[in-house]
Amino acid sequence: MTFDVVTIFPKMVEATLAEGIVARAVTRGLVDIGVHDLRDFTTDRHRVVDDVPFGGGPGMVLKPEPLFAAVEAICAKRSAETAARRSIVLTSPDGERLTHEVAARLSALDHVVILCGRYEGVDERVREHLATEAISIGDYVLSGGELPALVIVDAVARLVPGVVGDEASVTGDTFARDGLLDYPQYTRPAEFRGMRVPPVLLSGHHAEIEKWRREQALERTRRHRPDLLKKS
Ligand code: J9Q
Repeated sequence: MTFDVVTIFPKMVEATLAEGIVARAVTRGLVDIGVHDLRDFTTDRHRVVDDVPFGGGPGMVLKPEPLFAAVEAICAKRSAETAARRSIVLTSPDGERLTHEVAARLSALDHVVILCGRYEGVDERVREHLATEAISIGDYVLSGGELPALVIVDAVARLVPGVVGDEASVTGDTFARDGLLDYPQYTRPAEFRGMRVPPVLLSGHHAEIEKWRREQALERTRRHRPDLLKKS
């Protein structure tokens, strides 16, 4: 699976993608990720990517030309990936909320191009005529779409077969399993500073352990995320 990220902060995106499970997936050839500096697609001497908004108002707006040029160059270069199995994602606070289902849908594609928006705005023609969808990672204000792009790459790449070593840890994850939060996990030592691991986990009774975990997952979900119970 191929990702291309278009950003005005390529070093920030590259640095984050250089470590961890996604980096290992790139090394192993399961995932290919291109990071592109939006300024490389400008044609003026000063490599200007933004301009004042028509109609006035505060802030600067990302110009359409460099974003269109970047997507056109990327799609021409990625000729192995067909347009039918590609999404051009704009990161935006007004996009569809990123969920496990959205990540799973994207992970079935060959090519995901992510355009990092910015807080002040992106020319609406990018949203309407270049992006095929817009995605939000949640209701808070960020200064740019770089962190959302990294969140999307991480969530989607994990669902590509082979990226996460233990397949059971993907299918057993929160949300993937049954839309419930995870049960509490413990490791050695069995007692730490007087805090004991629940005895059932040391009992070796697998059926009882399963029952306990299910109850814990349900109780945690009821307490912290009742909205998820309605869904599951
Ligand atoms: C580009 N706040 O916020 C939440 N998901 C995406 C965003 C976002 C933002 C500003 C710029 C994306």
